[in-house]
Amino acid sequence: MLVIAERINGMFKEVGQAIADHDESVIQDLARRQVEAGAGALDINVGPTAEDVVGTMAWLVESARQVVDVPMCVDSAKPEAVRAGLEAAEGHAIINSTTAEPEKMDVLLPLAAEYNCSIIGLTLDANGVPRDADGRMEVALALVAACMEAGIPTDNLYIDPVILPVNALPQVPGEVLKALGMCHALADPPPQTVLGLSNISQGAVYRQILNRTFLVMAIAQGLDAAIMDAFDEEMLDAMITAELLLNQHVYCDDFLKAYRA
Ligand code: THG
Repeated sequence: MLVIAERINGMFKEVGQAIADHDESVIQDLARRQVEAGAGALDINVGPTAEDVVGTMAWLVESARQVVDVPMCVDSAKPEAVRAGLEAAEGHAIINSTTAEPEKMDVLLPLAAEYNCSIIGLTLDANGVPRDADGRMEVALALVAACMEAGIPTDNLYIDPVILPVNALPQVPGEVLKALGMCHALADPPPQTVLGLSNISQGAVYRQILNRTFLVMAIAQGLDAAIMDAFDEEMLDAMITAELLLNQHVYCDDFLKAYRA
């Protein structure tokens, strides 16, 4: 499973401050430590407060690229900021994200084709996030069809069924799990799947156990990638163990150490 580390996001105080101070050492330290912890890609999000969203995205990606060699998951609702991030990443990137709204897909799918990179498609359209798994699959199918039309291989699409805080929306995790299990039937080759895992525990008290438990449940449904806290060692151990139990790694008694190496 691909770990997309979540920490370079202006929503975190220290990152928001580093952006305000233009202090690239904070960003580069986070980039290095997250990759050392096991991240295979870095989510890059300027956060809610940055003034120059486009310039800040380019600066964050450039700063991280100077110290690590993994794809940058360029996370912005603004297509101009996504383009700036892709330029700075020289295409070594994942677009995060498009919705199924035509005005979004018309701009972002050609970008994915032009840069030959993967793209995350949220199961979200003008009506918002669907209530249940079937509704999510309808939107996912529209995303798959649009990718085919735009010449994007279906396995370059990551379907994100949108996990939301369980304390406010207790029915969502079950519907998201059901949706994950259905994604493999959408196309051949099937689209991949991804979650913004930490959403599930926002505002909750026992955050880590919620994140860890849901990650394992999602892996059992075939989850391919997660934007998540790469610094949570116990969560990475749970992830490796879940993959082992699904026979995705060869068993040895010291499997955690072996896999981390
Ligand atoms: N899908 C996709 N991309 C996403 C999301 C998604 N990107 C953003 C987000 N959701 C995933 N990343 C995070 C990052 C941080 C948190 C949650 C999700 C988080 N932050 C603390 C909080 O809100 O409590 C910040 C406070 C702090 O610690 O300073 O939980 O779903 N495709």
